[in-house]
Amino acid sequence: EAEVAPSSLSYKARYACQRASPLVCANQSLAEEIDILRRARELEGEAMSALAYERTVAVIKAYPHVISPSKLESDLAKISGVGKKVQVKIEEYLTTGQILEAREILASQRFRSLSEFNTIYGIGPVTARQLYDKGMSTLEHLDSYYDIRAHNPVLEEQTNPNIIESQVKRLSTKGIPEVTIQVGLALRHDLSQKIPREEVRDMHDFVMKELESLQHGCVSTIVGGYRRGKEESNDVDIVISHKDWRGGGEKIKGLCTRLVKHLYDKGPVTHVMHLSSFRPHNALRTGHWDSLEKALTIFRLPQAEGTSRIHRRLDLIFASPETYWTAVTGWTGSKMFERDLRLWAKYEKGYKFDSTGITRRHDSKLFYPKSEQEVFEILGLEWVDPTLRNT
Ligand code: DGT
Ligand code: MG
Repeated sequence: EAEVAPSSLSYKARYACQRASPLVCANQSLAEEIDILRRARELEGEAMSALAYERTVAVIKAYPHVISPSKLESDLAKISGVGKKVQVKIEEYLTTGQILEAREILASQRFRSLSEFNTIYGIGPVTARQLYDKGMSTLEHLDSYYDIRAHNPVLEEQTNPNIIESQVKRLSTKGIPEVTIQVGLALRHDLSQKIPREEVRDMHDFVMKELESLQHGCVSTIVGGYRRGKEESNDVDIVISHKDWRGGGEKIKGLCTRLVKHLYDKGPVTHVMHLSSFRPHNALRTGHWDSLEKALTIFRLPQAEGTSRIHRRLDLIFASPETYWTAVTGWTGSKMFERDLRLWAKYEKGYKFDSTGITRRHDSKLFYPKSEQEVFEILGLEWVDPTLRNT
């Protein structure tokens, strides 16, 4: 892969979207140790504390030099936004090789259970805590609570038509949480396996070939962690639009549902966890509100000779041509990069940015970038290569 050209991005910049954050950073093991503290806060619902640790990790990820105990003070002084409390933790790590609190967290039953529950599709921190507080601590406990018999093929066969029918009929339904968790539990052995890059591309190519048979001329970008260069992904995220700048929006309308139904009837989509149209922030002014659709599905590539395919998570996002590049930017991540992109736009530039568009606040002017570079230009940001957005 091509070497990313060094840029004028500074690690001292305040917003994550102004910094270069590689997949593996100079202080990777320190970042990972602190991330344990962040994970614990997140699982416990301590949002402010989790965010503080997340910002610390983000700042470390962009710092290009190895932080050494001997010049800790001068190193830390160069990094913005690391508070005193966290500094003490960093110092502890540099002098002892670990953070005691992180070790204690990893050893605790509560953290282990909440972490494990949270790996299940459909179980977020809140549900994980509720289940643990009901006395459950293993996935087997959840199986009996949700009435799952390991790898229950019936669940797969029987829930599908109901899910897809209700979802297709009522486009704005939020999905059925109980059923999502049941499917997540039943398929956990498949869904917990990471997806190599080659299979991500195979899934993308398969989907786009099927889509071409429904609508000629669609364009797509694989986004998410894959685009940031991750070797293995937890799911596949694809943003789709149409090449025609004029009239493309009409061709995209309703296409998400048609594609999902088509893939479901044909077999590769085995479950539809969520299917919705969503209203972009400029909906009232453009009437484009139904030109953005999203489907969260479970997908299995058709079996090739002698191979066994497993279930994967596949997210499809349809955007009108005008919002394609903001959607690509908004879905590439990382989450921290996206959060700071929105904050930067709002507080430093007076724009509203999200994956459905860019609006200038003072006169409500809408922008329709024709490339991702243009998204950055409009927002007054230096270009950050996707592989440097691993904040
Ligand atoms: P992974 O775990 O290997 O799939 O890693 P990522 O970074 O691909 O994580 P993922 O798939 O959860 O999300 C990809 C990016 O898309 C993430 O950085 C933020 C964005 N994203 C996720 N869900 C939503 C959503 O509902 N709306 C919008 N606008 N963006 C989302
Ligand atoms: Mg992803």
